[in-house]
Amino acid sequence: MCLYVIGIVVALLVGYLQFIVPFVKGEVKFAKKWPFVVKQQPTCRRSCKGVGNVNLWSCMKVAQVLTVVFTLLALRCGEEALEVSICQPEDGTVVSGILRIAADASDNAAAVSFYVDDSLVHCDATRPFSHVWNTFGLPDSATHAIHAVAEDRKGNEAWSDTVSVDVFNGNVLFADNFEAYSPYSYPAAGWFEIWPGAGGSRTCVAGATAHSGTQSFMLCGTVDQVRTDGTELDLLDISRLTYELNIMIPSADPAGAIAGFFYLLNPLIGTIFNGIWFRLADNVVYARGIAEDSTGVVWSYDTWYTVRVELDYPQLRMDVWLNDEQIVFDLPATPREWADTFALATEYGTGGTVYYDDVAIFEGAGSESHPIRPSIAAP
Ligand SMILES: [Ca+2]
Repeated sequence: MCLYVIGIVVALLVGYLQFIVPFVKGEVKFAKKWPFVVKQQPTCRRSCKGVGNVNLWSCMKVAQVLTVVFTLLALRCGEEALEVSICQPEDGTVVSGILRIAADASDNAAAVSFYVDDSLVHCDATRPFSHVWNTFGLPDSATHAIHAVAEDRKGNEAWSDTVSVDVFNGNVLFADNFEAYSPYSYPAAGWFEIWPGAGGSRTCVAGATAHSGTQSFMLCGTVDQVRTDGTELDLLDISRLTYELNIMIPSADPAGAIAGFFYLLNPLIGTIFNGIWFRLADNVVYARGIAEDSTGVVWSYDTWYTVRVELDYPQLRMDVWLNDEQIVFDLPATPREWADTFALATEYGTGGTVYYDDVAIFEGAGSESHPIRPSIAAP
């Protein structure tokens, strides 16, 4: 039984003995001067049974002390217990890609720290408490233990139960549908900034424009500064690679879009190979292997396009599909050693905004009729 209830009951009883009984019995009465209570009888036998034949005033002091003690005990006991639990992912499940670890915590929790395999990975002081976890790069079938520690403003801690999950990404080297991040934040679990573009927070996860779900990645360039963001891949053992992504350029803020493998020429100049270019000047789609090649396909504003590129590194060839229609055949491509950073970008010199969504990069190659898709859904 909670001491809270005991404390309240005892405090009420003591208060009853202290104030109500003496007044009812006429043992004390109110006075105009301090201490505003005047004792009428020298003893309190009836109202303080068990205390003994003591002075009423002493009896009331004992009662006052007891009231304070048990009231404090009641308040202390009445505080909400600090608690935290992992509510996502579920224990014993298989996880993949970029996912959100979420915790439920009692109202008095000021912050929650997340641990994977007993290593601190994130401390969140804002509700809902969560951490975006990138599982790419972790070995398949490995089991990982997740737990959370809540802390209140007094420094008290509470630990959650441990949740165990198995990671499996199969042939997917990287995938992001941008749904795990908080809207308008930077998708830092999967991406890093290469060129700043418009800078500030303009380049972020868009909260209301998407090809899938409700969120996408919005890149904002300027006329003078291209915006480029990348993710590192390990291509050492890859001979065939396929990537897919969705692009939308809004008519309200026209831009060109380039996606593919980023190559840094010098600290100030970079370019993208083995990619796709939605050129603003003529609204035509170009492929960029070693060199640029017009596909002759005209793109439109405010329309999502699904791009798929297959790279054959031994043959140094690339094929391109747009909305499942092949538009490039055997374009000369660059070796994988040239660049292992996959990048999304605005077109240099155009400024404007580009939305990207459902990026998936995986080992292997497909065919026109039976393209190989990632073996797991994007997170
Ligand atoms: Ca999405």
